[in-house]
Amino acid sequence: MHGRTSGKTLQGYDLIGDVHGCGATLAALLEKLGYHQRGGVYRHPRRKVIFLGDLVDRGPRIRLAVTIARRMVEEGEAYIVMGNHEYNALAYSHPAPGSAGQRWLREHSPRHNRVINETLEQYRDHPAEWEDVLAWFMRIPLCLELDGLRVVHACWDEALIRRFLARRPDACMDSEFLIESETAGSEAFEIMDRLTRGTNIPLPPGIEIHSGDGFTRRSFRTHFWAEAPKTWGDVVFQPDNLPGELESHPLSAEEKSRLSYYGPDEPPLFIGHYWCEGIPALPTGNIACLDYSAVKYGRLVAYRWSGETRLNADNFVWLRVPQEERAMPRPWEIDFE
Ligand SMILES: [Mn+2]
Repeated sequence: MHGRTSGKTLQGYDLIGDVHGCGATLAALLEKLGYHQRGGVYRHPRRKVIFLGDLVDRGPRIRLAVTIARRMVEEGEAYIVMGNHEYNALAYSHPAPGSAGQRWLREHSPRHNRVINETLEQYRDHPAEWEDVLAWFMRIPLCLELDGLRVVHACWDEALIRRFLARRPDACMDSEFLIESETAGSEAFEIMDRLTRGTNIPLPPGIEIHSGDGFTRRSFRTHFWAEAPKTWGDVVFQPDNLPGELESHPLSAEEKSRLSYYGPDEPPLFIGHYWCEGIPALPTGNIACLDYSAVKYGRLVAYRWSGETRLNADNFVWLRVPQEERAMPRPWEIDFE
């Protein structure tokens, strides 16, 4: 792959998983990948970055993470797709229709407040910058296909993506789409939910998973690369085990009908979202998940892609996120002005 864009001969793309406010680690990972900051923007002479979404929430340096990514995107040094956390921020901050700013598209419930709390705290003294960041989030596409690769935050569902692109050819939401997407059962809801959150299967009544991120879940996350799955264990994709004997619980016909499927002959696909743990590994030869729980002192993971159709685990590049990310000194800190 040797496209020529913005004056550089492009050798490939470096895809970077969920950053979640680990801004200092992001800067260090970019340095490790051979990017250098000039004029406040990280650049590589022959490569570009693709961010998989979820820059915000949870971590200690959310503004730094957003600023680094946004400048790279606006300077043509990077692409990005929307994560469910950017989407959450947009719905949380958008007035409910007809409410004259009294109510919000996404209810400000304790659970929703908790998800976005760190982000709002870190932008509290920068309200104009936060408004500007939200406007930028609205311009982030939900999915991306270029030079033989595909990128989406959680799940590439070809049929839903075709329907979405028929409505929104630039792959970005507009205000009308955002409002519709908060109504369960609408087409916009189905598209946003599938692309940025993937498919969840509800657990039987009374059964809960107390997950490592402190949330209690009554459903589990599934993947979309099993050709003929029969049991819940064939599709579960999350670090938390299913309780008891539920791994062998059969998939119902209704559950099977809701699952997406991405076959082995499709173009290479990069996703984030799924909280993997341990040493980065490939689930299939054409899908890489790059979310390795950076914000839980896991790894911030990149994949160096140079045009190959069969992915190779040797192309993962990562940094452990240090416990002291919060107190990390400033060699990578960039000027916000
Ligand atoms: Mn995430």
